[in-house]
Amino acid sequence: PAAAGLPAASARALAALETARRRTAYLTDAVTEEDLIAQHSRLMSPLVWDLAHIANQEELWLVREAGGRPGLRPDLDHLYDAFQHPRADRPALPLLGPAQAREYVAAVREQTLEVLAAADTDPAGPEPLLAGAFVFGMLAQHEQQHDETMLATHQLRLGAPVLDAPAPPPAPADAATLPREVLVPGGPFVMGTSDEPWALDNERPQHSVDVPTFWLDTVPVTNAAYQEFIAAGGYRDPQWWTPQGWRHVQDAGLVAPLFWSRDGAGWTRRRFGHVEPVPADEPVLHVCWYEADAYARWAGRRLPTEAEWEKAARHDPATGRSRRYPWGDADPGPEHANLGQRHLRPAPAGSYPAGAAPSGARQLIGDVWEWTSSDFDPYPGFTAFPYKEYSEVFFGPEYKVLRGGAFGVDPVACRGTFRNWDYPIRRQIFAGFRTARSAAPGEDGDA
Ligand code: AVJ
Ligand code: FE
Repeated sequence: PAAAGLPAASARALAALETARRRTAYLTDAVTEEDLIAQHSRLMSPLVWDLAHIANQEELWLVREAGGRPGLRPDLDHLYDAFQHPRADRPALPLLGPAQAREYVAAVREQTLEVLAAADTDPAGPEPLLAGAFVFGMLAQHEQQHDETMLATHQLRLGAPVLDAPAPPPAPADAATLPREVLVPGGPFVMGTSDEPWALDNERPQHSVDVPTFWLDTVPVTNAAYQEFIAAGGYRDPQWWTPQGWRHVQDAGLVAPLFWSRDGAGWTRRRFGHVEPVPADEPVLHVCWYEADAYARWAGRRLPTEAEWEKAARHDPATGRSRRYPWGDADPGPEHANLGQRHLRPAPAGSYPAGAAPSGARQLIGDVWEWTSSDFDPYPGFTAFPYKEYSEVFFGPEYKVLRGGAFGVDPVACRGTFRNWDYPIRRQIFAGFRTARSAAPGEDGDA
């Protein structure tokens, strides 16, 4: 259907839903039916579960809630409710097969488009689900988040490569001479948002946070730097690890990032079915929070807090205002950040000078998710919307916050305020990190 004649918010929602659907089709059409049904790792659902779950959530929120329609297959809800069945158990469920799942996905979308065409998405409208097309934007983000999860399943899958994308551009000439760290001046800044139309509940409301002066790595920690930690015996020395981290390293037998293998004196890594030497100048990927935290301590530094990360990414010292992105308020373009699965890897450290923050920090958005030191907690004044199971049930010390998005994150699900979270042992996600230190002496507790 043409976007012509639709209100601006509806047209934007339509485009975001179509973009997500193209990616879903690419990721699920790339493999055989057998590979769609198979469980490639106990950590992940079969791809065919994600596919029908995308449609089931869309039926629930766009067809039934927003559209007030009876829906297509409410009988499927329990199979595709992420809270009813852990990922490891999903292959044993009576799931829709690949052909049935694809039919279901298409049938739901047909009704979604009818609902969208009729919806009053006026940003000032009275219905909070529809105002600014919020619920449609939420579902486009949901589909893209599952596409990222499916990309992680592809990364875990063994066998011949099936995904393809051009390599990111080489590092710019100044990448080798960037300062090691940048200064972020102290003082209050506005964290979170109350006016970004598709921001999710956990990003709201905006509130002032006083962040003391700190230094932040200009770029994410690279494979070369991380290999120094490995070579220095970092994985065998308890002094760098928290007690839980040290226990986990031993129980899980960690010696290097996930997907790395020893190759003589060096390392190779498996990436979407290809094996290659670990690229020295690329941000390190597939490390858990415990590894990131231990590396930082070994380097005499620490992980940034979530507030520090967001201040570095959004605060403009020239105006005192918090912006949507490090480079300003413009939506991300290919010159700003490595997003949207345009490439199947992070770009070299120091890339994307046009996406730099006022401090000079680069690649805060895109390339790799960045672990922060912070637990996933609600902001002051948080209210669950539209359902407790998106964020609220996860709040607390069990989850650590990640920021910034990776190469496989779509721009619709990535902003300076966007918050991701996961368990500190998680390694199959596209996560790296950068380190920080306080400017005031002694403040990091180890001076
Ligand atoms: C925000 C990435 C942690 O994948 O578990 C997907 C997003 N929520 N379906 C997840 C989500 C419901 C969520 N993360
Ligand atoms: Fe989901």
